[in-house]
Amino acid sequence: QNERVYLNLCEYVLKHGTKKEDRTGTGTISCFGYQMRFNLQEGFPLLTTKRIPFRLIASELLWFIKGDTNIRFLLQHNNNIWNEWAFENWVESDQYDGPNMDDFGRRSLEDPEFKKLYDNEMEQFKKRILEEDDFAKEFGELGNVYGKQWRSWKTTKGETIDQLSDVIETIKTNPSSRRLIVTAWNPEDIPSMALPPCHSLFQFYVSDGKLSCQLYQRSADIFLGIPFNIAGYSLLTHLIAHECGLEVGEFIHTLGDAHIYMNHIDQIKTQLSRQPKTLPTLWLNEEVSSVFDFEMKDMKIDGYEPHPTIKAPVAV
Ligand code: UFP
Repeated sequence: QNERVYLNLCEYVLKHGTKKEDRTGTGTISCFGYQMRFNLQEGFPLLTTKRIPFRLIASELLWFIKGDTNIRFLLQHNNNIWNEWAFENWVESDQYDGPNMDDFGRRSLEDPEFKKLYDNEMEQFKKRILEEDDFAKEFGELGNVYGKQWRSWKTTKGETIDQLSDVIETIKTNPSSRRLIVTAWNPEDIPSMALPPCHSLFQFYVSDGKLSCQLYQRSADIFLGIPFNIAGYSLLTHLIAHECGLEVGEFIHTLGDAHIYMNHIDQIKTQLSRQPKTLPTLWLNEEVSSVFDFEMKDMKIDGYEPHPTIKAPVAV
């Protein structure tokens, strides 16, 4: 069963992982190199052993697909997952004159007084992004993130490459190709990126009328990140299969540094004690054909009755 594949990863890293220091200072247990295979014919791999918010996954994916790199679209869909990155640029800019927000991620976890200040600044920031066009243009922009690399990769000649459109076109015209690749890992842009792409490169494969996708993820937060990434790329595979008139095959998730943060271990154990339920199914609006025309209302999850959410701190 599909969910077991994820739970096996958790058990494997708990058992075989070694202690490893990391950039965030939190500490992890980690393994290098692991592969999961999800059969997308067996249901949509949105985990049931804790609730995973599909709407956040879907709106982030639409944002990537549009080639959008400004958080305004996400905020319009009540999706806050990229806010901190934009907020950081704002509080470090000359125009910001509010209270000192240095190291806001860590301080808001540790200091409740600071957290109040931070929450207030963040609310004001979001409001301005939504309401003021010029402010949004300047401070909502994240630059060289996924949407940019997928849809308008910059070439040395000053042109752009639309990797996503190209790969979809090739799936239609030459499905046996072994070059069906989209890469977000752009070495030239890495130094200017706050977060170098975690999901670095993906490849499609067509056989037997079915579309499969394999993702290479260089760094994997097993408790908080991976459940999102599994659902996100499974959804992308469904959308492209839908446009190309193919069935879905497998989503293969290959991990580089697969880690569990020290402050997620109790939560993972709670999750492992739960009995997985039947996976939901994905509904896509038949009337929409192009991947680029999908909106939130055209994608729905049916039969999702997960165990409750499990909260855990994000390492920043
Ligand atoms: N991370 C994920 N999936 C994502 C994402 C981030 O697991 O989609 F954006 C985690 C992996 C790691 C951290 O724990 O975020 C990134 O840190 P680093 O760049 O040091 O690998």
